[in-house]
Amino acid sequence: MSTKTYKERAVAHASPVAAKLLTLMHEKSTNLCASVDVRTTKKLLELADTLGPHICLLKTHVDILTDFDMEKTIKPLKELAAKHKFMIFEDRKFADIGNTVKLQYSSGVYRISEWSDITNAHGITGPSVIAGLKQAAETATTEPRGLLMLAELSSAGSLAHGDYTKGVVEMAKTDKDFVMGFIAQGDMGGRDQGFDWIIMTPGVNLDEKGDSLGQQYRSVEDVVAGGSDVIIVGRGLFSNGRDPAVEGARYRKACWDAYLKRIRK
Ligand code: 5FU
Repeated sequence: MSTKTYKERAVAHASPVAAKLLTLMHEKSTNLCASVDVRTTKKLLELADTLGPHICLLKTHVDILTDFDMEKTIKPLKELAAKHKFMIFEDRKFADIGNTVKLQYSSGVYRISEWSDITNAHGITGPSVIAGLKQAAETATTEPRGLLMLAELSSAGSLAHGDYTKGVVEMAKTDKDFVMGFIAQGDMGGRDQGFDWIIMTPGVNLDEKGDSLGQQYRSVEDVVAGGSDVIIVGRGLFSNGRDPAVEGARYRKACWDAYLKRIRK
């Protein structure tokens, strides 16, 4: 795993989105990503405003929203991102042939490529998924876009391990500029070949071990020590009566302290 600082890694990074995110993380002193899986735009924006000061990244699943609207959802969300200085990651998990993901990323109701700094994809269909998404990004916007490949998952019984994970890592090597890293549970190597992938890790909770539908939680310390650079926390921040302002500060400190411990080693 990388023991360099986020600042050091930002300077040399091949991906413009990764460089921007690492700089932001360094300047804001946060490696926390909030995952806000809520049903309404109102709740999404409330949480984005409350958690905004504590996070480097806000992760969405816009297909959960019952009232998605480019003007009423995305415009104010982008304003909050500018106000609090966080980036946006639509956790779309694309998984189809290149031509289809190109259309899904840029078209339909959500037009994800127009507003989300980062998105992600499964490797199951092969490297054309990367090429298709990249073409859509280049057509939709002049802003930089980044892709995370799903190398490992947090859910019980996931098939993404061993040779599958190795295959996804090989696939990521085909595009150094667009593929900025992985959704994974730990380090994916690559530094000896000149890659400095950002590892983002979901399935983190300081109080619970899992849910009733196969989610498996690990601690902040554990995932950061294993190579996670950005820690993704959802329900730990706002569900079961938790106060997002309190939990945002608590998780931010736990994640940053774990990072400081890692770079001091
Ligand atoms: F790729 C993955 C994964 O392996 N595990 C996940 O939990 C993504 N996720 C997402 O992170 C999932 O879709 C949720 O949006 C979020 C975790 O939310 P939680 O409330 O912290 O369990």
